[in-house]
Amino acid sequence: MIRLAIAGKPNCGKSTFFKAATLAQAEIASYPFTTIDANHGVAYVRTVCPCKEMHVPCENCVDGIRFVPVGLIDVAGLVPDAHLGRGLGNQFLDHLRQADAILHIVDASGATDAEGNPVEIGSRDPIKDIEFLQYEISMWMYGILSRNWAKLQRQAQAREFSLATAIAEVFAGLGITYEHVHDATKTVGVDLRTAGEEEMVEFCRELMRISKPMLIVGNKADQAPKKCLDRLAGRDLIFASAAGELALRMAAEGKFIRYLPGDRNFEILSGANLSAAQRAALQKIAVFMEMFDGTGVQKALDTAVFKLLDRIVVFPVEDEHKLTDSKGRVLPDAFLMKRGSTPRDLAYQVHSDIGEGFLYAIDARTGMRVRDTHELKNGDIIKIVSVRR
Ligand SMILES: Nc1nc2c(ncn2[C@@H]2O[C@H](COP(=O)(O)OP(=O)(O)O)[C@@H](O)[C@H]2O)c(=O)[nH]1
Ligand SMILES: [Mg+2]
Repeated sequence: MIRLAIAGKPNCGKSTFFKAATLAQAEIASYPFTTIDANHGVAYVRTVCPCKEMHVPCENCVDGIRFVPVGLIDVAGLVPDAHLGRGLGNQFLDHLRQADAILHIVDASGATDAEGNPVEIGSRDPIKDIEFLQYEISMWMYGILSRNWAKLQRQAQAREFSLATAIAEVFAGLGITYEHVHDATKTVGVDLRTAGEEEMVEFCRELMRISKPMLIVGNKADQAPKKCLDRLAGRDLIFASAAGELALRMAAEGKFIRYLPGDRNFEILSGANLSAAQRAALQKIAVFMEMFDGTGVQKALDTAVFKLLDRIVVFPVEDEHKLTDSKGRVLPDAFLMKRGSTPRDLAYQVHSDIGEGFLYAIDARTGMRVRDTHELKNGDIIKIVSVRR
């Protein structure tokens, strides 16, 4: 499963985002509260279910909208200059290691200082929070490299492998590979053997950027004054109100409103027994959603998976006519595959035995055979024919 980490300074709204994103209605998830432990949960990305287009009865979507699970990690808060102290903390690094991408939550309302202490709304420049996480992580990486530099060079000489391999070994725990190191040196245009401090810091930033893609989420946008929003406008980020999303998901769970995560608006259900204060709170959220095109929480999850991680959704089936598995369940699975994946990759993802016995695949839309080198498209429905089952 793809895993996303929610990171940022204390009090920016990480846990609120986590709670909102992992609270799913019964129609979306078989277990409405999909929290595994305090820091690990299941969230969902939103996509179109092909059942409507294909005219098949489906029980795995809500009215043609399909929610596909991803793991979510609520990472321990990080404060500035953490890399200078005892390091970033084992729990922080462990969470980072598990993640494919990072949602970096910043307080877009400028209501928390650099350490996350509450201050007057708008008194902190939110731009300052954007750079800090990447800076902390890359400086921490740089610190490790520079402390071990002599040893790494000796290793590289003695064992007849490259410095790049040695560096990849040091950061293997973070999921960094030789390819990452190689690509980062290319992009920065640095020769590792002769690089100075500045170049090495830049190299670490790039290594961090490509191994842990990061999406900035401007949270608390609901209370952000115009000057803060203006500061952030034009930056590559998604404005959000995690608190608003949490309120909506709870209201939907309680059958007060009709709302699906990622909708641009919601509808108060007739007969909903709401107090005047609750109605006013919902009205405020509605105004926010109108301005920001939704609450931003679902948009952040979807952007991280579909844009940052470049995933497509593929639906494997066993019966290409009824679009079912062997038990007759319609469109039972939705897999998040890397763009460029082939039917053989899909077969391996279903099961390694099925991958090994792969013969060919059938595109259920056309009924035609597709080759193992064919590139899968978003929304494809694929039957795999394998010598093993
Ligand atoms: N106005 C507003 N407040 C929020 C939002 N998200 C979180 N908060 C508040 O910010 C404070 C810190 O939130 P929390 O999720 O515990 O932050 P964490 O330390 O990053 O996990 C709490 O008082 C939340 O209610 C939001 O979207 N809008
Ligand atoms: Mg928290």
